Formats: sequence, C-alpha cells, structure tokens
Amino acid sequence: MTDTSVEESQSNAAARRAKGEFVRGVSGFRAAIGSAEFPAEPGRYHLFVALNCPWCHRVTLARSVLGLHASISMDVVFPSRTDQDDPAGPNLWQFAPTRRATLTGAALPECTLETATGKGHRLIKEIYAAEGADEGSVPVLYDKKAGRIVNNESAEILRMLGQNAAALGGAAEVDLYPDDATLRAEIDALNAEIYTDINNGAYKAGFSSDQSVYAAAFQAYFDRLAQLEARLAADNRPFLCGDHFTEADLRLFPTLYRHDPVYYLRMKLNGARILDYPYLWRWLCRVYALPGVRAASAMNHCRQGYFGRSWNNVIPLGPFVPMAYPEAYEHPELAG
Ligand SMILES: N[C@@H](CCC(=O)N[C@@H](CS)C(=O)NCC(=O)O)C(=O)O
Repeated sequence: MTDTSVEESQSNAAARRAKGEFVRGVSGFRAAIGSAEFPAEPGRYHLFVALNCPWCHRVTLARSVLGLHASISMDVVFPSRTDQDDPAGPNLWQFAPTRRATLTGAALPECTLETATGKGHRLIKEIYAAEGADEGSVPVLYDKKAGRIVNNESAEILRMLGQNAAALGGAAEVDLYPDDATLRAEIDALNAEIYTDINNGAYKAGFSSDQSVYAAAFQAYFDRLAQLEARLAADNRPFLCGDHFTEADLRLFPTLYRHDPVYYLRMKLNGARILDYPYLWRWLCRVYALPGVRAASAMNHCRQGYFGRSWNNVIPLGPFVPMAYPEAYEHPELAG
C-alpha cells in the first residue's frame, strides 16, 4: 500500500494525467543510511538540491536544524532549468553558478558546480545516468565513498537524517521524530494530510489543466489550512504537536514559506494569504526564527524558479504590503 505521507497513489496515473491532473511520479532510489551498505559516517554523504524546490527545502532544513552542515556536503543547481535550445534538451536541472538570474541580473551566490562525483557533471540527469537510471529529480542523497545514489525521496531522506543525526556528526539537540508511539502516530497522520492537501496539493492546483481537479485541490488546500489554524488556536500551542518542533512542522514550512510571495499567484492559490491566518502566520514566523531555518531558506531561488517560459521568465516582484518578503517573516505582529 502507498504511504500517503511519502508519495501519492499511482492508481490510474496515466488516465488521470491524460485528463489533465498533475500526478507526481515515484522516486527510484530508496536505500537508507544506517544500513550495512550505507553506514552512518560523518563526511561520507552529499546532497544535490535546488533551493527553490520544496522537497529539497525539507532536506536542507533537516541538514541545517540538525547541525549536519559540516558533515553532509551539498551542491546547488540553478533554480531555472535548461532552455529549449540546450544541447541536452529543455527542463533539466543544471549546475550553473555563473548564470545570471533574471530577478537580480546577477549570478546567484548559493549556486555551485557539481563537486561530489569527481566527474564535474553539468546536469543532475547525468548523475542518474551514471547508474543507468532515467530520472532527473532533486533532491538526491549521494554516497561519496561508494560513488552511488542512496535515495531520492525527500520524505525518506528527512527521516533518515533525523534518525542518524548523531552518528552522522550532528551537533544540535533536536529530535524531529521522538521515540514515543502516540506522538509518532500524530506526526505520521499530520504528515499524510499535509503532504496530500498542502505540499503536493499546491502542485495539483497549479499544474493540473482540468478546472475540476484544480477546484478540488484549491478547496482541499484551504480547508486544511483552516483546520491547521484551528489546531494552533485551540490551545495556542507553539508547534503542530505541542511544545516541540517536529517533522510535521518541518514538512509544512516549505509550502507556507512560498505561499504569499509565489504560490498565491503561480499555483492559483489566491483564496487567502498566510498573513490572513493569525495563528499560522505566527507559527511561520516562529519556525523561521529557529536556529538554522533562515539559513536553509532562499527566497530569491523560490522566486526565480517558478516563473519560466510560460510566464515569459519575468518574475513578479510583490507583495510589498504590509512588507516585503521574506523580511515579513521576522514580524509575527503583522497578523491581526
Ligand atoms: N518524490 C520526490 C519528488 C521530487 C520532485 O518532484 N522534484 C522536482 C523539483 S520540485 C523535480 O526535480 N522534478 C524534475 C523531474 O522529476 O525530472 C521527493 O519528494 O523527493
């Protein structure tokens, strides 16, 4: 059975796609750090990410809040994919640290070359091709010692970084998935709802070409936001499961961080802003203020990456009322 906190059901996927529904595919590499094949060792593992990609944002957040900066290296692709005239074809993630971003007119300082395989690949696709795989998605967790991909499913990467944080050389006192059966069941249930209606739901709203699929995703997204707002409001709890930041908070954050400045417009999620939900807004600011979160979040990459050819590569600049983003996230008092 599909774990709906990790990936969506693929039943009738071809027919659903033909009808205009965006159906996310299944990731092919599913091994785990901590196994005999991939032991947990500091300095051995590497991440390939796009900072605009919300699935990558999960793993950059985990790396950062768990204090794994020094022990897990990372390369960052350019947020816009290859153009139509690229010799390898369009829509591919590429390492291009000198490419100019249309948003700023300059290179993006976070972008890197590929430094982990020893081959200096230009494209993510080439890293997969070296293992005979025809995939091209990010994030990718890579074993530098074995020269192999470990896993390319963000939900699993996030979980294994948390579970192996100490052995990997993590420095922080953060436990994203504490060893308590009741709490784990609560986190798992939230993860599934948040994945289906919010994280992946945003893509269903923005990338499906069928009005009724869009309308259902729009409704489910805002219903879930209202439910999460009520959950936080009920006892004024700081985080989704109470007093402590957990995996459920971490997985909600990338979507809400993008909502007002990007998704409201790009994903046609213009029902309301997060700023219109006082408890969710204050939660967003609270998470943003946690050590490591701001450093793992890159608003310029998010803006640059979502407005490609069909938006003329021109990036909307707002909102600036009541304040520009992401600076607004330093102001919990902005919401009612
Ligand atoms: N299940 C994957 C999905 C990742 C995913 O969809 N990544 C997108 C970027 S936001 C991607 O790389 N798509 C390009 C492709 O699949 O070729 C995960 O969560 O890790």
